[in-house]
Amino acid sequence: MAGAQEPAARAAWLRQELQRHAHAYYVLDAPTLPDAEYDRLFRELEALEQTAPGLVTPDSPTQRVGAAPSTAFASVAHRVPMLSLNNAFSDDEVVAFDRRVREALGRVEPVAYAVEPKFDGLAVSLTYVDGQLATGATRGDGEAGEDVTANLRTLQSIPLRIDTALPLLEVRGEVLMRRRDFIRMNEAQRARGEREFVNPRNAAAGSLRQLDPAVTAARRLWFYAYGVVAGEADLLPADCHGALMDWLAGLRFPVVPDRAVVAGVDGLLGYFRDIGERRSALPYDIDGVVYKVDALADQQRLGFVSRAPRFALAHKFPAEEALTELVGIDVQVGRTGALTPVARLRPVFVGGVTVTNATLHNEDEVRRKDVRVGDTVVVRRAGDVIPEVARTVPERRPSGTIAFTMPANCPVCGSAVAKPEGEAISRCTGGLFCAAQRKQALLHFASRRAMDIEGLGEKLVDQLVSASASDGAVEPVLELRAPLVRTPADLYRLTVTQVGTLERMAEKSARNLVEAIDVSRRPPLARFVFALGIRNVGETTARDLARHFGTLDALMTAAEPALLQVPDVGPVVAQSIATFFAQPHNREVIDALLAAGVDPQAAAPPPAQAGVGPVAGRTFVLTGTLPGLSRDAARVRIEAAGGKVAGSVSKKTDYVVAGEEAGSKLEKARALGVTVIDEAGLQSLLQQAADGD
Ligand code: 9MJ
Repeated sequence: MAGAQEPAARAAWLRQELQRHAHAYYVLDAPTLPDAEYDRLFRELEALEQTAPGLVTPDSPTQRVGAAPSTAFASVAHRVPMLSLNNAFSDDEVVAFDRRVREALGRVEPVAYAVEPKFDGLAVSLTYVDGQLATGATRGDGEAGEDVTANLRTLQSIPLRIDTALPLLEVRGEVLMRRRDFIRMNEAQRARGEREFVNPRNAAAGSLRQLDPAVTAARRLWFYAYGVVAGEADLLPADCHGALMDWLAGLRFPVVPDRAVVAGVDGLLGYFRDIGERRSALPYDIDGVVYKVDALADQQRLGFVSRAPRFALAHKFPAEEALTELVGIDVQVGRTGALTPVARLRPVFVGGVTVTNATLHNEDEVRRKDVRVGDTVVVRRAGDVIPEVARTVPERRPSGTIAFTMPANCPVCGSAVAKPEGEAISRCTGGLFCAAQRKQALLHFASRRAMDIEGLGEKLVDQLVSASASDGAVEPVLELRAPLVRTPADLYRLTVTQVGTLERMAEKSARNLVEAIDVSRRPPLARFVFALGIRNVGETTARDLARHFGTLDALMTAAEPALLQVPDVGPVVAQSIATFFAQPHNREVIDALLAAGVDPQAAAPPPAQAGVGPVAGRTFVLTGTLPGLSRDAARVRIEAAGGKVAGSVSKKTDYVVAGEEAGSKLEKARALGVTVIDEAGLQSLLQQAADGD
């Protein structure tokens, strides 16, 4: 694109694009491009202007910080400009920053840095006059922002009055919306048919920039402080950033959590990795970390370069959203026949990896987002989450695109596709006739938590289940060889010679595989039941079923009323199980497995009988955050005492353990009259169990 235009025309186009997107972003709170794409266009314009300074126009987006405040609010000039931070995207840039700092300060030894998460919210400034909140303003273009005092006053976390002798104090920080509140708010917006926000940051901005403060008050916004501008810096009761933050906390400001003071560049990079690992567990979005020279005197000496302080640096995580082209939509078939549309993408670097495929979830999602082949799409990959197509960029849609529809027949086996009324998922009705379902069923059967057959991975299963041209086939007659494996039982009849005929399969590997299959012949009953892949029967239910019935035979012959006796098995699960065992082909597969020497081992009875001890045989549901005990730890201890932990509250639940911010499960427990205890209550039950009460 860049090469096709004259520099002047390109610069004009870039200016126009950037202005349009800046307006959508800052004024409408409805961004049209991912930040990384905006930055890329911005940097391209900067580079063009640097090589040809004649191209710079006074209205170029490069000539100001951020965007002008909208006219909806009165404008407030910042006494001290609200600057942006310089960004670093690599370790090298951090090393260079530290070197520049040490050179400027004439320091050889490691510098002390205050380090903190970088919130992805909205920067605001709070001015206190004689201890009273006088003005609250957005950052705006850095020189002047919008007067949103009335709205900021509705945030519970912002003190309206502080206990200080300073006649003038300006506190700066970030307004943000927690992810959970963002999801809830969008659900409510959707239910009312109103506009949904793209991300928590825009939701926070949109909520703060409301003409009616009552609307802001109804949205749950948070404020965290990370900076101070005093009327007279000498009056500040601290000589370093860390102490300044402690002082703010003492004045009852919520101060940026997870902050630390570290030494030198190793400390900076260590902190970056540490926060990066914890990022997805934080309740709010962060887009990097911020490093600040800790000593305020050193900060003053370092001063500023153009738009940013020289004493601070934002070290950003790799962008989680990027733009690319959707080159096709494939439909994949899963183990239960579920059809998933998958986007084929022009390769794009996002979230630290190159992405070529992204899930589109299901047909309704594709419709809702109106994703079409040929579209420019925003791809999102956060943490270890599967990449997804978040949205399209409608203004970049070429002409002649067509809306996506699910095929009427399975793309793998040609069987009819069914979509029951009211369900989002379309399924292939081919069952084990469908090679894709066979493949997924086998992969599940062999997986580590099921039969645990080592070495039986995707490529091998692919070859085992597909019909392939036989070795002797000569064109033009394409003779098809029957697949070696149709059902899990066929695995146990495979010979080394047969496996050895597969592509890239040396004799030793073939022998190893046959041996691994052989070793898997005596699984615990629970793992065998899980391996069967019965709809709605996960690992926990499989274990409960195995414990309850003891033998495969007892489970297979159980009617629905008997199945309903099992803890946590409700009508839907009971019906899935009964239906599965009633199908002749499933029975045949199980008979064949047993005939091939597979021998599920009877399950041990439950560790303790219900009624013995306060935990044994009881069902617990955990909800909210337990301050002193992780959920995993709580589960392990409950199970060790003979209790079990279920995922949802029902009449069969004995106790709901409610931690901080417990939600709908707690409400359900109350509605059903289930006993609710807190962490201390749980600890006391566990203690009694340990004491043998
Ligand atoms: C954010 N966004 O979390 C600063 N920031 O300091 C933190 N931003 C900042 N500090 C000086 N933690 C200018 C901006």
